[in-house]
Amino acid sequence: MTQDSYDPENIFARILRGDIPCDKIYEDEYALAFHDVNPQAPTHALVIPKGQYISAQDFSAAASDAEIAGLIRAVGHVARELGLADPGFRILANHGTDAGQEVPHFHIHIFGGGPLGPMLLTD
Ligand code: DGP
Repeated sequence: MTQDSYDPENIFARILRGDIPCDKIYEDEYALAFHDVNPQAPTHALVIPKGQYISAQDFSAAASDAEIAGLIRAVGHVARELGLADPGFRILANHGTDAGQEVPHFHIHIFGGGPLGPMLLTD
């Protein structure tokens, strides 16, 4: 997945518009957080910026300082709200083809709810 321009019909854009539902955890002016539809851990949340950013690269280059701070603060808020701060959790963002990014709206995964195993799965 590598593209130059933001696709306003991507699934997370549609969730942000309210066109399709999500299991919402948290929302503020910068971010929306909801449960992943296909969880890869006992707890698997997604935190997305409200602005139209394709990926980690796009977000880091083009988002304002307030948007970047807002998203990272939202990640911390969600982790606390889900009770993950003490037992621990993992955050991850896939960028582009090699990482297997599926949805072209920047998102941060939060995994937790039990021991998560090695950081990367290797064969
Ligand atoms: P990534 O591979 O990093 O692009 O992760 C995309 C994630 O988005 C994947 O874990 C599944 C999740 N996902 C895809 N479509 C939907 C949806 O319609 N609703 C929710 N809640 N999650 C979705």
